Amino acid sequence: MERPISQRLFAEAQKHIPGGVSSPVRAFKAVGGTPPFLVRGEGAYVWDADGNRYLDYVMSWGPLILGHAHPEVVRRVQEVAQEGLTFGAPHPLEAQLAQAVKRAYPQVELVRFVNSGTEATMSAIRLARGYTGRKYLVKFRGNYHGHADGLLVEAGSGALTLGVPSSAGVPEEYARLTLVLEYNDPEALRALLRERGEEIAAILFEPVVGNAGVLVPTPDFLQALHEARAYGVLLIADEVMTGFRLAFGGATERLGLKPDLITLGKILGGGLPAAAYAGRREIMEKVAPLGPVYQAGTLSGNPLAMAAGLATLEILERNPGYYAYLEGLGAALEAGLRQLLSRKGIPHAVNRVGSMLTVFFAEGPVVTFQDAKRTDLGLFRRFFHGLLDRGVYWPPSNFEAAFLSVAHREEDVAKTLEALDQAL
Ligand code: KE4
Repeated sequence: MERPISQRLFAEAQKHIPGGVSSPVRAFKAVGGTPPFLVRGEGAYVWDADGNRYLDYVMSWGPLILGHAHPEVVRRVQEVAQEGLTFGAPHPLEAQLAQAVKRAYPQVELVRFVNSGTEATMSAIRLARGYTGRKYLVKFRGNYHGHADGLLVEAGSGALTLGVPSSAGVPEEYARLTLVLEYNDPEALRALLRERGEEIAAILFEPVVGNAGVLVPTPDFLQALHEARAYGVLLIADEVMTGFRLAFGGATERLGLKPDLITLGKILGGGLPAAAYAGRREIMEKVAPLGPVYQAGTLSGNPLAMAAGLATLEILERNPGYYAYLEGLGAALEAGLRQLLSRKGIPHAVNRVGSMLTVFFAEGPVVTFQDAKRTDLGLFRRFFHGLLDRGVYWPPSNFEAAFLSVAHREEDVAKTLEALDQAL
């Protein structure tokens, strides 16, 4: 498949933008080659600047559970845009979207909108520190919560699991306030809570991991997370990727979680920039202008993003059968991948929850981030390009999740498996 126009556009973009991209994963560093410049999407399909069509499993990294350019979502955005783009003042749509969030997450009493998942988790952490008066945060290796300084941290050595920066520009003084543990290691979490629970403001976690590839939480790990309450530690479920995807009430509903705060994004904005942090009133009322925890944003709650998000959530709410549909399609894709890779004698693990999944090229099971890192990246690279050149756009990193939408059909799954069979 030739992409001369994308190649020219990529060369041009690199003169003006670091790496030619607005977010690193898009530069294809993990898989090599020139990223197609995508200029049109419709349903489960995208077209690049050279006119090539792809079946899309990136789906903008999660927001597009309804597929690209859903007619009702686009129409609602157009209608609002006719009236003006932004006011920096309260708008009726904000409380309407907040109420939709509360219908999905009944334990939520107050919602604050921001513009990205990064802002949502950054603000939720500040709120947890302000509410508890404590300064330490716990996160897990392989979990990604956006690029706020204190979150670009890796597990340091030593029993204290002190964080060390995983990005230039993050002072080690910031990193030290983040304690990093292994996901799905309940005993390490219990030990840390026994040792330092009283110093910890919050535990931030992906309830189903998408950013190490998909990792599924074990029941005992979920249990250990909820034991944090005994130490006065707040539990923050980062549902930026899983919210409204794994169920209308996200992983919180699907797994029966009881977080003190949740962060949301992606589907919440329906494809436009909107995210949120939310929780019960006694915590959320600490946020300015009610309380002492400051957080603000010029375009927070902007009418276009509110319209796209509200249209998306209302369509999901009107079609509860969509989740069963996505479960069935995901199961069919998973089964097909397993059969094909087994038949070809290729060691693999397929981790899936609902409509998000990852193929690892390693002997299964892949339960921890350490397991995920055993994946054969060279084979993944050939898997990725073998699919891309046959018109199937898989996520260009093995440490990401592939996403289905309600616009994906059985025949799209069949086409994917056929392309993979040829590629293999
Ligand atoms: P944003 O700041 O990118 O809107 O959200 C950060 C974030 C927070 N929490 C979770 C669980 C997330 O998955 C993300 C962002 N996800 C990545 C995809 N793995 C966004 C894609 C990208 O960085 O380009």
